[in-house]
Amino acid sequence: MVNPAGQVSKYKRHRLINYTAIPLGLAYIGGVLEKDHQVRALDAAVFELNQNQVKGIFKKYSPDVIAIQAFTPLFNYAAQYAKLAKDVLPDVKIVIGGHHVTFLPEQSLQLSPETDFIVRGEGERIITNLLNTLETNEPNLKEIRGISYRENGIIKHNEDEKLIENLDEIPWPARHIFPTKSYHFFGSNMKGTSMVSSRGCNQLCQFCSITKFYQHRWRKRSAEDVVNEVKYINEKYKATIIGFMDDCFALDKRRVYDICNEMHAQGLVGKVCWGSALRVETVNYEILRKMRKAGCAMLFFGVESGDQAILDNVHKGITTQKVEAVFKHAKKLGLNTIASLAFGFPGDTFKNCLNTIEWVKKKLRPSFVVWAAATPYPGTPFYDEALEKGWIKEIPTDWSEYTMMDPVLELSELTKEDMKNLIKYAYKSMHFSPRYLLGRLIYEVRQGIELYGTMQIFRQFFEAVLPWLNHIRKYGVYSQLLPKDPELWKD
Ligand code: B12
Repeated sequence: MVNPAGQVSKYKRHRLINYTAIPLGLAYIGGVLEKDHQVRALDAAVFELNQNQVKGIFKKYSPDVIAIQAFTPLFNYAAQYAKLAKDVLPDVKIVIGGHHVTFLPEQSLQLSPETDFIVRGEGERIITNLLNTLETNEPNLKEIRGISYRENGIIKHNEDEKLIENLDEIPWPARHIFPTKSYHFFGSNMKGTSMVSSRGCNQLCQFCSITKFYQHRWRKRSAEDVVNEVKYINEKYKATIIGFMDDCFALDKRRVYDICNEMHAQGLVGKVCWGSALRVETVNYEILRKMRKAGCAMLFFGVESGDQAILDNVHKGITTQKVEAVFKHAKKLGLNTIASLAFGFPGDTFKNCLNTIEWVKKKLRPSFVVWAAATPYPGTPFYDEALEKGWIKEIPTDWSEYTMMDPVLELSELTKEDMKNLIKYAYKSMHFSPRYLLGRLIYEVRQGIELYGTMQIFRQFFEAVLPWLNHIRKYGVYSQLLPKDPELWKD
């Protein structure tokens, strides 16, 4: 199983601003496959390998099947990996799965002649059926739901597979086949990892493909199964930071309470500090307080814009007042917050984007902000609208710029240059003001001492913060946003 690497950008080279996470989708696939197959994983995103090294690894292990994950900006790299694999192993079967190929299976197979199968949607059941069929003498591919493939040169798309009803039945991700020691949360020297406690979202945000990916449904794991996994991760990998990468962690309030109670019951509070991604309308002060008491330290919210008309345009289903209230609650409770925002949604102008920046700084005052360029991903209504209105001229064949850092939309009110400047300005004015930096330092030290003790905090300062300051001196404050370095990928 392969998580392909894109071209490497300078910021990846510094731990403090580098979040490297286990590719959970692949780890879940590994979890179901390892029952009947020998499975190995190559997380190329961790190792910054060049083409010859990748070929060498493929040759060394000579697998029968190579299964590659592809988010949109990594699709072309996934296709390159498929080519490298077939160069050295002409008989290997190549499968690509993940969000991008789910929505563009036809184009993906056309752009990657070396790829044999596309797996669309939730992968566990489909890949199991596919591999079992491939092992028979006369594989009957027509029977395998959820795949796209070529038959006598013609591309076929079998009907969709159904979603797995009971998520507790899915084996936990096979973390042990991944380089678990190499993953970290923004340079922290504490061991951390990610999990998902639910899949999907019941909302209709125009820019998000999750709704369609999971057939407009939200499914949850039980509180016991979730916390059992937390405990297992803590004991086996000594991970003390867990990030729940759900699309909508708190949609079922009762379950949030149950998870918190179970954290207490299993003795994890004080041992594990966790965070989650949620929507503002799913929480209130009481729930946040409950979460805080159960060891939650970080909340990630998709805020998108500070302009109510823009939020309405993208069907976000939240109000700016509710956003403000939730950030206020979080601050009061001492919870760290990350707000994710983007410039370039339908209706955005330079002026209202500047207003959004000021609103975030004055009204939300989050711990961190992720500023991005609104990007139309396949499978979203935003993508259809962008093509229809000519904001993207045609269906791209090179997807590597779809990172949310490189603006891709041609808007009349907001040029690509405007968007780049807004992102730079937003990062600089928010994160590099002395007031913000001092506030963060005090907060981090205080919270760090509370959670981990004074010694850890000293260690963190010498091992992570000082080298980071040195990195900034060397590469500049914008190194995080610098373009990719194609040289690193070549031989
Ligand atoms: C954690 C996360 C990250 C992490 C780690 C990603 C990783 N390596 O796994 C980080 C922060 C690095 C990240 C970065 C980005 N992410 Co992200 N991320 C997520 C998030 C929140 C959770 C992913 C996850 O673990 N899901 C849980 C697992 C179980 O689900 P899964 O990955 O979908 O896998 C299942 C299926 O897709 C399928 N499958 C997946 N891969 C494969 C491979 C094979 C061979 C097979 C058979 C099946 C299969 O089977 C799996 C099990 O059912 C998702 C939202 C989401 N709910 O998925 C967004 C999401 C995947 N990210 C997205 C985006 C856009 C990005 C970025 C481009 C933008 C950004 N700045 O955030 C970057 C791109 C990074 C890069 N270089 O490619 C989009 C992808 C849209 C798209 N068309 O590609 C999503 C869907 C968010 C969204 N709502 O739009 N991301």
